[in-house]
Amino acid sequence: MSTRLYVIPASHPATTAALMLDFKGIPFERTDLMPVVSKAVLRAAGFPRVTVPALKIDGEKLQGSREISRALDRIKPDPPLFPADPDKRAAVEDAERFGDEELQHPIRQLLWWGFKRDKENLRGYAEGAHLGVPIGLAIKTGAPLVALSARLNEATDANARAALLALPDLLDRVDAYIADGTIGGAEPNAADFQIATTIGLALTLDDLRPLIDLRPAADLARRYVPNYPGHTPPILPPAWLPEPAAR
Ligand SMILES: N[C@@H](CCC(=O)N[C@@H](CS)C(=O)NCC(=O)O)C(=O)O
Repeated sequence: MSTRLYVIPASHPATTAALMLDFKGIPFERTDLMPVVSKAVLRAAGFPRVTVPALKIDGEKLQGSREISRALDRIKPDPPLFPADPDKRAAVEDAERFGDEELQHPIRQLLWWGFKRDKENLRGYAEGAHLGVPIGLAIKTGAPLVALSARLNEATDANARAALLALPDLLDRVDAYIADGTIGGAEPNAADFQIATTIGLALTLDDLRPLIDLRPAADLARRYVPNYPGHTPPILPPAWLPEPAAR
């Protein structure tokens, strides 16, 4: 089986796809792409859209973490990413959709807000990546790419503040999925892989860590992505940060 996963280093949904391939025991090659440049490469590779994760598997082109999870279960049913029981499957699908549509983007916006302020922080997130240029050079010359990426992700002050305001409720949702057993069980499912990576990425931001660290959500991330690459030292205005919930 010839399998190639296209990623942007440290992309949370791309990490989700990599974890799911590992879980299935499907060996794969990885192509690391620089943000923005990725769009042209993905189009040239014949993918219909411009985001990672994108996966070529035995000639089939798949794109998006949720399309990939379903296709992997079709291609290699064992071990399953979705439960056989219809009610349990619906719960996992709901949690996975929440992770994709509601949880991913605010964290992406906070990350790019931080890169806009200090692009040096990109270095850690690109650890181990093969970008075709030395990371130091990419960072030195990367201001226009960072500015464009931040703009495309709408990483404005207003949206960063909105993301921070939304964060406690989003984390409560994750903890609730863990409490009701939808995720965090003995065997991982597609929603575990979807949600754990976003929480893992969020934990790389020192400003967010105190909001997450004592929650079950943090244990989920430490279980599936214990060494998430990257680190953003405190960078957000303290007045924007919500209080950590008392536990
Ligand atoms: N919700 C989509 C997200 C895809 C997405 O937005 N990926 C980002 C990286 S995290 C991307 O490819 N961005 C393009 C860019 O930065 O140029 C999924 O789960 O696949």
